[in-house]
Amino acid sequence: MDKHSDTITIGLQIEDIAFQVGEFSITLNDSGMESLLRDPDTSLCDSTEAEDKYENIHSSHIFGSSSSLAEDKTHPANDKSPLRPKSPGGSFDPPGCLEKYVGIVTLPNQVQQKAVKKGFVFNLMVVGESGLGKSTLVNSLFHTNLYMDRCMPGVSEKIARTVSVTKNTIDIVEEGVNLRLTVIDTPGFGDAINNHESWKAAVHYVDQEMEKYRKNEIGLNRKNITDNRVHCCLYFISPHGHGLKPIDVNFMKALDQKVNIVPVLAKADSLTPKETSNMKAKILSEIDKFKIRIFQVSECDTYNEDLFKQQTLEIKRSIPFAVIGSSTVVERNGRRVRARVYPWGTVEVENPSHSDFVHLRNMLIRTHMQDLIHTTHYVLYENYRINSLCRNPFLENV
Ligand SMILES: Nc1nc2c(ncn2[C@@H]2O[C@H](COP(=O)(O)OP(=O)(O)OP(=O)(O)O)[C@@H](O)[C@H]2O)c(=O)[nH]1
Ligand SMILES: [Mg+2]
Repeated sequence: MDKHSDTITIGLQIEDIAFQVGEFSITLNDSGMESLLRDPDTSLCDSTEAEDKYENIHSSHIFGSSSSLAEDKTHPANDKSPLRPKSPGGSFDPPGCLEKYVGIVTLPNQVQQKAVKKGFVFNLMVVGESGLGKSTLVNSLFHTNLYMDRCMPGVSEKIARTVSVTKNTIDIVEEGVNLRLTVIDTPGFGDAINNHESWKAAVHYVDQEMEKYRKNEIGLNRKNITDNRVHCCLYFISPHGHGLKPIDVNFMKALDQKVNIVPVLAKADSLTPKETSNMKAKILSEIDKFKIRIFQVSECDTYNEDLFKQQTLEIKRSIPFAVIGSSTVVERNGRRVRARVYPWGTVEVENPSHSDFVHLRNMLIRTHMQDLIHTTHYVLYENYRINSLCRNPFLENV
């Protein structure tokens, strides 16, 4: 095969480059670059100069020969037809890209567009003894009012009651971005006289959703699988004890291989700063002692922005998050904020010097939601799937 035909063959092969980024398959063709050359608004230099550069980019990065490309009349770079498609991501091409890039830098934007169109799903489980402020915290985190029509059971009802699992779903829209949030609550947890097996209902729910997902994956219609797996479990620890209680250890040990556990120290306004730091240290040492796996915030990469690095550092330092929730909104310095008003002062939920609420919210929503979902899918669900196949290899054919 001579040099010329060799070049053509490779050129045609890379006409459509398929990239797999996360869950999305993207096909990139080099018409994106060409549209930059033809579009007077985005063109950075005159067309002859630009086309020379385009050929140079291709020759240096892909083809290894610029002269053979110029001779190739079938190559899209030489197609002067006005019907040639324009770049799908044209408006996102960074300034100066013509000199430096072939256009791969636009891939994150394409992924973002697809993801925004599809919307996001996040399933959050909240577990902890009754009255620790779970519902109030969820309402504070997502600026919602779930559980409006909840009726509180009396003591006699509570004694007879077992732990149940309830689900509330809301759609939150912010600047065109859709989040379908499902909050899974476990009322009755820790309410019984004997709480020995309080964790069973939660474990059963987590397993059941994993199994449903697994069955859907091997089923016929894989296109519209709804992800109901629990992506994160906020475990509420009472501020009134001395570290973890047996029920806390039992629960976390039962679920730590199945779900991302994020421990939170509830009602932190009832502790002084010194008591809070002692309590946190005690909880962390017990988590370590009982070898409980909690969600690990991943290390930052060098390319991450400074703000992200700073936030991640603060998140790591705050675990277990000492949180405060409130349904009351008050006016402070001209701003409306969620706060708890006491005769001796006001505790602001979002004030970082009053609690770790902001760090928890940053982690759950702004910096690590995708990490939680990713770990659920690629680590916890994979483990579940492998275990289930090992238990019964014939299940796959059922
Ligand atoms: N001091 C203090 N009280 C809080 C806090 N968060 C909630 N509360 C109060 O605690 C009580 C119980 O709050 P909920 O949010 O209903 O508690 P819960 O954990 O959802 O309770 P169950 O649904 O019964 O399990 C309410 O009176 C809240 O106002 C907090 O951060 N500090
Ligand atoms: Mg509640």
